[in-house]
Amino acid sequence: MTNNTALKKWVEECVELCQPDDICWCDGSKAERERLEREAFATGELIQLDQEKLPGCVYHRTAVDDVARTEHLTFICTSRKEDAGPTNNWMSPDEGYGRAEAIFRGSMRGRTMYVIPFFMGPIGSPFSKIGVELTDSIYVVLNMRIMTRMGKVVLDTLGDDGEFTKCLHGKAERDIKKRLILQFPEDNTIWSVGSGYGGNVLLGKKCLSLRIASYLGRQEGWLAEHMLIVGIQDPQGSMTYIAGAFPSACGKTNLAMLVPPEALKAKGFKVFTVGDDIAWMRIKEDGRLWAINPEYGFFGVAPGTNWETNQNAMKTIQRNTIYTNVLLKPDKTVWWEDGDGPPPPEGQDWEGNYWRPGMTDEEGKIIPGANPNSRYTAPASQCPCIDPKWEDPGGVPISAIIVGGRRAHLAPLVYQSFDWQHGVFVGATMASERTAAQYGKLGEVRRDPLAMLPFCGYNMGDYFGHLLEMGKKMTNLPKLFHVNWFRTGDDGKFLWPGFGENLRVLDWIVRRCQDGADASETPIGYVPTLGALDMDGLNLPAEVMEKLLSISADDWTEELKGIEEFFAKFGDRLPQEVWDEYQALNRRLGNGA
Ligand code: O2Y
Ligand code: MN
Repeated sequence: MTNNTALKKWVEECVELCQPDDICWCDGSKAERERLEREAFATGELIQLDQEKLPGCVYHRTAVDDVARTEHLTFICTSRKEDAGPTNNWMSPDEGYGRAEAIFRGSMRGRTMYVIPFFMGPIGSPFSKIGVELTDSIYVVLNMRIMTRMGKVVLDTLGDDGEFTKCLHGKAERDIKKRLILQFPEDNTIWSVGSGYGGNVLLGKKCLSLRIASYLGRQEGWLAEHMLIVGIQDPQGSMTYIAGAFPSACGKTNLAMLVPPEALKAKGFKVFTVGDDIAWMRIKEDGRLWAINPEYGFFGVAPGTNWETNQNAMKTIQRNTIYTNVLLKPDKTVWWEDGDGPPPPEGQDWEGNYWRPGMTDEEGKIIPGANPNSRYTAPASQCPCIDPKWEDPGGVPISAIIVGGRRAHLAPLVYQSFDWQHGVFVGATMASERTAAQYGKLGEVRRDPLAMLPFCGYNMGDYFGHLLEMGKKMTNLPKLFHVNWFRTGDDGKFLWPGFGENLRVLDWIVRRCQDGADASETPIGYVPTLGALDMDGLNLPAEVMEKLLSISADDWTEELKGIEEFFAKFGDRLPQEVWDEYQALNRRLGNGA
């Protein structure tokens, strides 16, 4: 299959370690997909769904304690602890390899090792990177087929001496006590063992495209960001691309696939998706920042996805989709909470148990049909609003970067930073308050700079420095914005309707990029003046709009305390410029010299 000496040697080493019975080099063909699906149907690893209603769709359940990324078992293995920084779990490479080797040793006996060569990014793009994942899971192979461009074409491109990220995955005993997700950025290597689910095992996604890629990006002078990429076409037909970083549970996929409200649609606004999760961005000769989506599919959360909240996602997942941990209906279709229509009268829940709506556990709690983190894996090419340029090898030019958090009171609906350096500060101080649905204390503020906290493959202080350096290299910089869709009124209800209506905010952002929208200068940045947003077709009382755009100097002064505490963790790895922005905000708030 390959003459790449490094690849052959590494596969031999991993075979020696894991001792599989067979090795299968994946070519990415349709015949291969059909053969693997047949095998998985036979063992029960997959269930075929109704092929008339959901053509090409299959169903999978994971182990009950293997339903989400396990951040506490995820480590950055650098020679020096300080290079992983205070926000990452760290292990030395020796300890990492040693501990994982003990779990990997002989773990593929009686199993097949699949070799998956894959591209992150469009084939032939200078932005793209090659990875090779070795795995003993057919489920992983079939997911990687959707999430990456994989198979023979990758080996052909790799040639005899091309470089690649070495990604070794093994299910082993799928025991949480023997589970480790290890990134070795200095070796361009990922080892994941003991899990069979999602971000832990689809190693092209979070492990390569964010943790390893962010490290490579710093070395090579580009950015790997946890950002969606969306194109806004205005009524004149001009397209503006925006990248956006949001923590989970903030509607990132919905924003990436936004459906314009009727009044804006009638004016001619259109929205196009380039990516829903990750952006790789480089500065080109024109001095602008250009972005690609390194992925080939969507690995989206099912609960909450329905024809009202995201009709584009719903259309995307009607065929060739892998459903994981949702409810299985007797007619071999699927359902999830806050999904399409009322709950079915019965089904099999995500754990494989008989299920009826309203069933409760021993503590009297309602048993959900689908796991809250149940997922669909679907090809991006099936998305009705996929951007015509989504596979352009040169990427798309980014005019604005938005960051967002979930803040009940602090942050206005939208504000623009004064400049790039201030924007880096705004990104570095990004935070969300915990919702009732999340583990931990309700309302507690979780700091998550640019939604990269679990995904930055090196010291976050150095990451802020890299962002500042990138700003110095650009001659035509994107403008930076903060949005907050989650401000609440005195009654605790959201003030802003969200979903498609968010286009009104994106439109203001686009017009700010063209110097065509009004704003007032405030201590935290530029905030839209009342009347600056296009509100045609949306009747929000003036006092609600005022509240959405208001700023309290006292609340921001209080916020600075939390920011200071967070920044202090980074010691001298926090760039002085970020501290300068902290002091400048303090001064603008009227708090002394
Ligand atoms: O829980 C998992 O394994 C998936 S996490 C995930 C999946 C798609 C996009 N983003 C995320 C995330 O955690 O940011
Ligand atoms: Mn994500």
